[in-house]
Amino acid sequence: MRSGDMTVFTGWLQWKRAPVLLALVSFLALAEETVEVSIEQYTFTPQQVNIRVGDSVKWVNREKRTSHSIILPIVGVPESERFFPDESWTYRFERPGRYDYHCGPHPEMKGQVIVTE
Ligand SMILES: [Cu+2]
Repeated sequence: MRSGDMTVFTGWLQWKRAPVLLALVSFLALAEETVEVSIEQYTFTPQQVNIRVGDSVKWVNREKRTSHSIILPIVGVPESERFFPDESWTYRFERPGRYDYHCGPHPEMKGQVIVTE
């Protein structure tokens, strides 16, 4: 690297650039994520997921022939449609809390979503 190039580089890293870097870092930290839960052999994997407000959970049916649904303990949110092998259902969590959910046709299938601020 020639010294001229180096000056340009260090010049860019001046303190007045700090707000730009900070904004970039916080944008990356705040980016909403989608966490996948696999359903296979009547089991949710992982059985518990930890996410943040604004993140989504995507349940993917990886069975050979069984359909499932998701019933969340949230007032006003109806049971999902039955989803078949290779189909999925996604829900975005907007409030913190512990959500103990289960499958509609197979109530013994249970999982948890922990949502923090
Ligand atoms: Cu099921």
